[in-house]
Amino acid sequence: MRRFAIATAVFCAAASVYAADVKVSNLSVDDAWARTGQPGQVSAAYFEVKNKGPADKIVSANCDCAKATELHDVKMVDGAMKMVPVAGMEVPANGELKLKPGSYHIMLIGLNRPLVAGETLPIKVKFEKSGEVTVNAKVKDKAAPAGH
Ligand SMILES: [Cu+2]
Repeated sequence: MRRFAIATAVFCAAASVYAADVKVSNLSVDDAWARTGQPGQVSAAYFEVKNKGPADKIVSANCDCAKATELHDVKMVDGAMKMVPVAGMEVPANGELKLKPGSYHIMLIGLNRPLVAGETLPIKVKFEKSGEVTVNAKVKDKAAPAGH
């Protein structure tokens, strides 16, 4: 079983070489990944958006894998790191937006199925101006820091 898992991981790594980064309008999305998780649990997804044009904004995200998909940030509240839902994530003009642990993330709430390391998880991300794209996040087994 363990050998099978390793073989699968190698195959997926090879496949991702030609899985081109998602591009839409002036935006490109790179390095998308999500945490492993079990049904009923939460997970989070992260990626980078590079922008060669005017400012844009992520206004929503959706994944079939979870009951709810929310946009979250992590803030210091009363001395503790807490996740807070946000209405949008700004992508600056000719700049970049990084979703990463301890900062902005896509929150996957109430997983419908296990997220297994090595699989590719499609997440629909909607930009205010550039429209909706499907980001293929690589599922990775990484420990969650406090507050994601
Ligand atoms: Cu969160």
